Amino acid sequence: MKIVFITPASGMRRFALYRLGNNLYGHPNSITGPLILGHILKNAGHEVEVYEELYDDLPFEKIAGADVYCLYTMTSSAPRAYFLADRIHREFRARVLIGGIHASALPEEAAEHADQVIVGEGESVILDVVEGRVTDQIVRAECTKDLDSIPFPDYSLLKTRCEAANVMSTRGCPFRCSFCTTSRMFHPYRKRSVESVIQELRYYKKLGFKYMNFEDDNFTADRERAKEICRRMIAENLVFRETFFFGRTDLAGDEEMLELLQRAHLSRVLVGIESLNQASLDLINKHQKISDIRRCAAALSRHKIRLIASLVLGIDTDCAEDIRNGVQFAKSINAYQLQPAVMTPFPGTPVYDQLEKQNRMLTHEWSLFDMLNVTFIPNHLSPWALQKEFFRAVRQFYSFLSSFKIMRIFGLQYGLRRLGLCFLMHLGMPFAYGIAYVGKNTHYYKLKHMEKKPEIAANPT
Ligand code: B12
Ligand code: SF4
Repeated sequence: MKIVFITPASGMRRFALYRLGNNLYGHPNSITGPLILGHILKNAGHEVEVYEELYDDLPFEKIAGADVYCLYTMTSSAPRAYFLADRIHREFRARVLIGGIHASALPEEAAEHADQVIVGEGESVILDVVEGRVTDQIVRAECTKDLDSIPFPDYSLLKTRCEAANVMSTRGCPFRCSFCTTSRMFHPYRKRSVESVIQELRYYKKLGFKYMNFEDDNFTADRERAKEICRRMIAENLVFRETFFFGRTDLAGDEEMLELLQRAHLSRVLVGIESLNQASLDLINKHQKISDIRRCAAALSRHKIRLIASLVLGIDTDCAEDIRNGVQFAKSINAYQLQPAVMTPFPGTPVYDQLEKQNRMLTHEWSLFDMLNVTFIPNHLSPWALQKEFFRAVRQFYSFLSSFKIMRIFGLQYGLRRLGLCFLMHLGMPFAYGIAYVGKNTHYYKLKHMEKKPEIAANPT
């Protein structure tokens, strides 16, 4: 059979300007699920192709003629996946399977557009579903306990641009922050053997990848294991030009690990700082102290590991001043990048259940659920005021002056990337504000004019 996997990208992510910003932010890379599931199907003799919409337009005519189309969904890309599923049904009359993190949280919704929906990690069932041995419309997949038994992502299947190989050395996270989707989708927390990870890195070196990311939700959760991976990378010359990873502030407590991370070129890390208000950290179940944040920032700076500081904007116990403090802090420590993430109630999380129960959801238009848009009624701010705090955070952090600081600290290449990002951010901001004033029927316009309806904004029971 011929099988085509598609990872869709939501509306604005397909615009040229956004694609340019994406290239400046990091190196084009791929979600690994479709490449792993595709590998399983290829090993069984099927012909498989994988397309990502984020970096290139989907060549719709070229993908005609397959027997099965497999669509990945995250929440913001689900409407696009449903649109493509309907179009494939209509024009190609072929079978459509839908999976991924959003479909796993709301399978009945996805089933309106698919012949079958797979809930959870697809490895254990994909072959039986594609070959017709499992026929339920909603298939609940058991997660694979032994991650070493899963084949590596097969990059030869990927037909769209990719400069960095993504490695998942673990699945899930031992923590349970209240807004987090991945610690719930990938549950329980599981680790691959160091040997299996090293084998995968050898394969990417052979393929000629210059960049590699550890996309584990919390790469340093098991410090001894992370150290062992770095040691082996250094010893076997499996070091890439740059490796991005996700960490927590607790990584700062281990000098040996910091040194190994730096030597193995794990030189760009996204850390969830979330808020500089302890009550907020406690409310979201972060298990993190303000002192941990400060210690982490200092340690990363000492080891020249570039920090992407992630803040959650709109936690119930935070007011505008807390958000501004967070941004100010990120500036003061010369964080390499800022990810101001508007609190987003992703289906399947306790935050979503709470806001639904309290009748505080403003919309269920999933394309807006990408951490850039306010989709609920905040506690201390009006929805538009929170949206403006997001714009303000971006504008303040990505000032032109900051690019020269980054250039001085991290070098010309990173300074220029930052400068490019600043240009794009400053270009995009007036556009977003403009929409809020004149773009009737747009989300920003609705948020802005909601301010005039205090009974909605001020009554989050
Ligand atoms: C790599 C990555 C990216 C990359 C690549 C994305 C791309 N090319 O589209 C980059 C950095 C560009 C990115 C961007 C974004 N991302 Co992202 N990303 C990830 C990350 C870290 C790893 C993905 C991965 O490889 N997972 C591991 C594999 C094993 O899992 P999987 O791919 O989901 O596949 C399994 C199952 O889902 C299922 N499956 C998958 N596909 C299919 C298809 C079918 C048919 C079936 C049956 C089953 C199935 O089986 C697979 C094997 O077990 C995840 C976090 C995570 N742990 O998943 C976030 C994550 C998916 N991203 C997220 C978000 C929010 C975004 C952005 C919106 C961020 C932003 N503000 O711009 C954008 C949107 C991009 C888009 N396409 O529209 C969220 C989504 C939350 C949600 N519920 O919607 C996640 C979960 C992180 C988080 N914050 O919680 N992302
Ligand atoms: S530490 Fe990060 S990955 Fe782990 S539960 Fe919290 S937000 Fe999710």
